[in-house]
Parts: sequence; structure tokens; C-alpha cells
Amino acid sequence: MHYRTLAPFPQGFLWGASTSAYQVEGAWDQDGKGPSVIDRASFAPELSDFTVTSDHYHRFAEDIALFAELGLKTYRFSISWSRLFPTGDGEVNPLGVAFYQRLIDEICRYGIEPLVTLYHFDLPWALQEQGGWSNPHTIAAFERFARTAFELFGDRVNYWLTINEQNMMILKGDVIGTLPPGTLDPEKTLYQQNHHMMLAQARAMIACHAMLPAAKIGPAPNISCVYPASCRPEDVIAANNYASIRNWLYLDLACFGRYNAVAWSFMTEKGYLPQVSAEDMALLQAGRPDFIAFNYYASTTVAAESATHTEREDGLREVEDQQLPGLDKSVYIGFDNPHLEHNEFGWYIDPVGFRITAREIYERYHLPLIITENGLGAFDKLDTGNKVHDDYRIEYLSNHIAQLQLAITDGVELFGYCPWSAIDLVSTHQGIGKRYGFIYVNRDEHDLKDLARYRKKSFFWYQRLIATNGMQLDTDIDY
Ligand code: BGP
Repeated sequence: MHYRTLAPFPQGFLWGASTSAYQVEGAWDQDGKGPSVIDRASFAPELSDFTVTSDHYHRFAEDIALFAELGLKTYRFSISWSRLFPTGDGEVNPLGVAFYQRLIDEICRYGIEPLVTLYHFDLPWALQEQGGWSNPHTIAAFERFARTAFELFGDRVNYWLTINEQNMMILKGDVIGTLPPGTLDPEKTLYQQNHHMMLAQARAMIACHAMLPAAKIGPAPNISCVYPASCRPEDVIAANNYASIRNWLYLDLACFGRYNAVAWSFMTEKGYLPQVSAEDMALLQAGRPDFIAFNYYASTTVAAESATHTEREDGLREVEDQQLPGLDKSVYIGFDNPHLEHNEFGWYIDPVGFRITAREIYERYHLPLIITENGLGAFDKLDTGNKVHDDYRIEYLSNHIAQLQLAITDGVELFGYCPWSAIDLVSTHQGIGKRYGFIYVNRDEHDLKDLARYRKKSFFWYQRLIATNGMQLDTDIDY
């Protein structure tokens, strides 16, 4: 459908940017912070660890001033659970509380709306040692953590996110999740963990509504549209299966309080069914989100399980795609999408898929949407004069935002956009060399240099875009 006129971005649209605690704060063991699963994980030795990252813990005032200069209307960040509760559910750490009080005050001082993720991958290690999300005790610990955050910060924080990318933690449980290495029956364990996280999320949403009636809360999964590799009906079924298992299982539980039928059949068939009680289902029914936040980086393409060849007679090619987590080749096979290009890390670049994803989610749940991650990871180069000419990032963002405007014109109720990331930070698996930020942090994988902050070209481009409420999308800008 071609529109003669596009709907503008709504007044008060929350132009923002995102980070997460373990990727940006550093100070991993300072001022009473307990270790998290991230601090205990092992990463490739040639890549940076998460001990210092961007040192935001010590430099947050300088960073927030830069975010204000950028013109951010909202800033999405996460609270480190083990900074607030070093052992997950014991004593509150007063220095951890003080840090987030100062951070939130600073954000609000500039009139920026804080958007807080409660839990972004960094489960306290003490809870992990007791079984992590396999142990139902973690549900109660999460509720306590959430209630404490609502009590401490709810006077200034109006928007809350429960759990970042719960679906990725389940689908890639061995890589970013809380699955101990060597777990027997990993999928069954993960789907039980998923059920517990869902209950924890429901409890947090109920608590938020009771404690902060004016605040809004929602989940933040990673959602991507799933294309069939061809118009073969079997490929369409495969795409449908994958969408249910990758996307709708999580959002149906959060928004409808029930299990997705196809995902349930998949778990039954595979022997992955979690233990679910009638009380659990009543709780899931009672906890409802006010909005849906989602992260989008790329689309995915799958073919039917019957395609046993890596190269099919129709010329389509199987791929091992990083964006295709939870790959179960007996249900769907990841295929190349010949219509799309990749970034330097092999992720498909698909702005139209962004529009499709927003439309699909909105049509399915009819809740307001906000994007909490979208962006381009690249090996940025610091040029003379401390400049970073990241035109590729500007192009990526401009193309994606243009599709968001189309989605708004399609009728999608969208109230904010927070690209990843506000400032350079350490990538979940690929070190500091894979950069996403509008602000360059002067360090390498192991050489911390001076950690100085430099505005990239994309900084000025996004600043202008925000100032025009999304009107000036063209990519030319003096730098
Ligand atoms: C999302 C995570 C972020 C961030 C981002 C980019 O899955 O929520 O924390 O890491 O992906 O991924 P990466 O750092 O692997 O490039």
C-alpha cells in the first residue's frame, strides 16, 4: 500500500537510546556489588570482559550531560540486581541504592524520562548457585527486587520493563542464559525456567500496578518477523512454527495469560513441557502489561524440516544464522534470504522487516509499542580530530526509522524508539570492538586508554532527527 501522506511521529514521542548495567557500568565488584552470572561467565580471552566496560558507574554525570545534549527524551538503562541485592534477596546494599538514586536524579534533572529494565541478563550469582531460574525461590526474589525498586525509584520512574529478551535467554540458554554447563535435558530445564520467569514477571506487573498506579510496565522480548524460505506451503508452516516458538510463546503468556497452542504442542512433542499449576495460570491471567517493548535487529527466514539438503533444488541455501536462536532442525531450518544484505557480523539488515514486526505485534495484542533496541554493531574507527564517520550507522537507523513512520501510518500505536546503544559499551559476545553507540568510548579490548567520550557523526544526525521529531531523516549532515 502506498500512502500519499505519511502520519507524523506523535507529539511527545519518546526518542531515546538504551544501555544495560553489565555492559556499561563497570565497577563490577565495587561498593558492595555482588557478582552476577555475567561476572562468572567465561568469554574469549581476546575480548574485553565486563569489569570496567565504559566506566559509566564513575562517569554517569558526564554521560547523562551528553545524552541531554543529544536531545534524548528517554533513556533506557537497567538496574543491576546484584548491585541492589548483592546476594539476590538478602540485605539491600545502601551504596547500590545511592548510585541509582544519583543516576535517576541526574536523568530527571535534564527532563529525560527514565525507562528502567529490572533484569537484563545479569542474575545474581548467589541465586544461580541455588539453581537460578530452575528454583522457584528465584520468583519470590525477583518480586522482592522489583518491589524494592518500585518503592525506591517509583516517585521518578514512570516506565518499567520487566525482563530483557527472556526469549533469547531461553532459546540461547547455553550462551546468555542461566543454564549451567553440562545440564542434562537442557531444553526441558529451560522451558521450566521460562515458566518461572513468566510467573516472576506477572508478580512484578501486579506489584507495579498496586504500588504505582500511574506507572506503566511491560515485557521486552526480542521479536523478529519470520519469513518462509519460499511460498511452498510446508515452508509457510515452518515459518509459522518458528514464529510461535520464538516470538508468540512469550508474548501470549505475558499479554493473554495463556500458552501459545503451537508452542505448547512443540513442547509436548519434544518432552519439554514445564510443570504448570492452575494457580500459576491464574497468576498469569492476573498480571497484564500496559505496553509491549521489543528489541529488533534483523528478520529471519526458515524452510520446512523436510528439506534435508543444504542446497535445495530451488537454489535456496541453508544458513547458520546468529539471529536464529533455538534452532531445531526437526521443526524448521534456517535459510538464507537472498533479498537482504548482512552487517559485518552476518546479521541480516531488514528495515521493512521492522515495519512488518511492529504491525504483527500490534495486530495481535493491541497494546502500545515502544522499541527498546535496534541498531548496527560495527568496528568503528577513530579518525583524526577524534572523529568517527559512522555513515553506515546513520543509514541503518534512517532506513529503520522511515519504516517505523510507515508502521505508524499503518495504524500502529508507537510511543517511543530507543536504539542500541546510547554510548559505546561491551557487546554481549563480541567485545568493545563491536560498537553501537552515538558516543565513542576511547578504549580497546584490553587497553583502557583514557576512556574519553567523543561524539560520532551519528550523534549529530540523531540530535537533528530528535529536534525535528523525526521529520529530518535524510542522511547528509556536516561533521
Ligand atoms: C541484545 C541484548 C543487548 C545487546 C544487543 C546487541 O540481545 O539485549 O544486551 O547485547 O543484543 O548484541 P551484541 O552485543 O551481541 O552485538
